[in-house]
Amino acid sequence: MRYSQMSCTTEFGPDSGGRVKGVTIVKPIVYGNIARYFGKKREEDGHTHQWTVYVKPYNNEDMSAYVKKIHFKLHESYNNPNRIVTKPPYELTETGWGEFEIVIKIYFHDPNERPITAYHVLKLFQTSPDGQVIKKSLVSESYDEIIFQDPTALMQHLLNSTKPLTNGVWRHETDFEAKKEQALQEILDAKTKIKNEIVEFKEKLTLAKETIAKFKDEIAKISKNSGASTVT
Ligand code: SLL
Repeated sequence: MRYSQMSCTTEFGPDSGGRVKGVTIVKPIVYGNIARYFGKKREEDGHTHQWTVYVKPYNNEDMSAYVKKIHFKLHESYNNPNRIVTKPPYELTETGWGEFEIVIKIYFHDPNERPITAYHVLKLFQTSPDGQVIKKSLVSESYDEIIFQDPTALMQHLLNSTKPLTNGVWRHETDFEAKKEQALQEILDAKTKIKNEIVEFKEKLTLAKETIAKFKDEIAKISKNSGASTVT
């Protein structure tokens, strides 16, 4: 009862939790996993891989300025499947034998900012185009963006006060710039293809219309010549 009263005042109160209207702050992130094959099945527990699941900033910045903690929810077959990481690096290393979906929940320092959830399918096995299992390290990660719309004043301050995470260059396993270029090129190619198809269909339509007009003409001529009688 007390809780709902409290949440009413913060959600619908005069200042709606002090939100800064019209402000949008975007935080690009990368999340996923790396995995390494042992080379064989481990005798004692049947585990075959060591893997690390992670969330990291796309840019070199310390997310702990605004991130309170990150929950990684593992498969039920693991002991204590709910793992909590409270500071960078936001990652978790385990060993295992199977792939499953990991639920990643990111909590922020400002409790008015709702946690966000990402889903990552842990990848251990990589197959080559001919279907063979590749027995080496692999990376499976995604780029995403956390978008803070109308953040609270506190959150806006925290989001804008991040410090670099490292002094060196900040790199990723995946060349996201190249992937972006590739995706843009694919969109352009698709656009060209569709434009060409539209031109082609328009031409076909014009031709069909002309044919219809021609036949109508013929029918009109025939009906005129044969009077009211029907053509058989
Ligand atoms: C599968 N549906 O059958 C999936 C489940 C679960 C993987 C995979 C446990 C390790 C342990 C482990 O690797 N679980 O014993 O702690 O492929």
